[in-house]
Amino acid sequence: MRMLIMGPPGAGKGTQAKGVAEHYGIPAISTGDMFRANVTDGTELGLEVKRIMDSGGYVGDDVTNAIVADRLAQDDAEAGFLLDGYPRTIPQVGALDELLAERDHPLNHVLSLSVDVDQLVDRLLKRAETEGRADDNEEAIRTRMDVYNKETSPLLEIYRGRGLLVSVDGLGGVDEVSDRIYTALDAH
Ligand code: B4P
Repeated sequence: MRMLIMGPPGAGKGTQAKGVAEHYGIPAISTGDMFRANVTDGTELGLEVKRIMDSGGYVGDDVTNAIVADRLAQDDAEAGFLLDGYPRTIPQVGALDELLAERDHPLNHVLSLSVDVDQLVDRLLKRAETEGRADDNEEAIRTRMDVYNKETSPLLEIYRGRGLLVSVDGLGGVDEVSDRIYTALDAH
C-alpha cells in the first residue's frame, strides 16, 4: 500500500499516520519529523530549516523533494509507505509523480483529514503546553493555516481528479477517527 495523509495543521495527521501505518505494516514517513530531527541534531540542514519552520513557512521544494527521495530509496519503503505531510505544494506533487513513475509504483490512496479551524487552533495551543514546539504559537499557527490554504489545499482537487481522494472527518477521539479511516480505506 502506498498512500498519503493530508490535512491542515493540527488535523491529526501525525497522530493518525503512526496508527494507520502500523495497521497496514508500512513505514510512516513524516517530512515534519525528519526536519525536526535535523534541527535537534544541529545538522547543516537543521540550521537551514529551523527559522522557516519556527515562523510557520514551508521549507523549499528542492530540499524537501531530496529528503523524501532519499527516504523512499530505503529498503523498508519498497513494499509500501504512508507519507505524512508530503507533498504540500504543486511542484512537490510533480516530484513525487516522477519518483513513483520511475519505479512503476503508483499511489493507492490519498487520505484527507478535515477538522473545523477553531478546533485546530485549540489542539495546537494545547500541544504547545505539553510539547513546547517552537511553531505552536498563535502567530506561527496563523501563518501555517494561511500557507496551507494557499499552497496545499489545491492539491486535494488534483488527487480527487485522479480518483485517489478519501476524505474522513477528523473530529472526535483518536480511536474513533482511526476506525473511520480504516472503514473508508477498505471501501475505497
Ligand atoms: P508537520 O510536522 O507536518 O506539522 P503539522 O502540520 O502541525 O502536523 P502534525 O502532524 O504535527 O500535527 P497533527 O495534525 O498530527 O510540519 C511541520 C513543519 O515542517 C511545517 O510547518 C513546515 O515548515 C515543515 N514541512 C513539513 N513538511 C513539509 C513539506 N512537504 N514542504 C515544506 N515544508 C514542510 O496533530 C496536532 C495535535 O492535535 C497533536 O498535539 C495531537 O495530539 C492532537 N490531536 C490529534 N488528533 C486528535 C484528536 N482526534 N482529538 C484531539 N486532539 C488530537
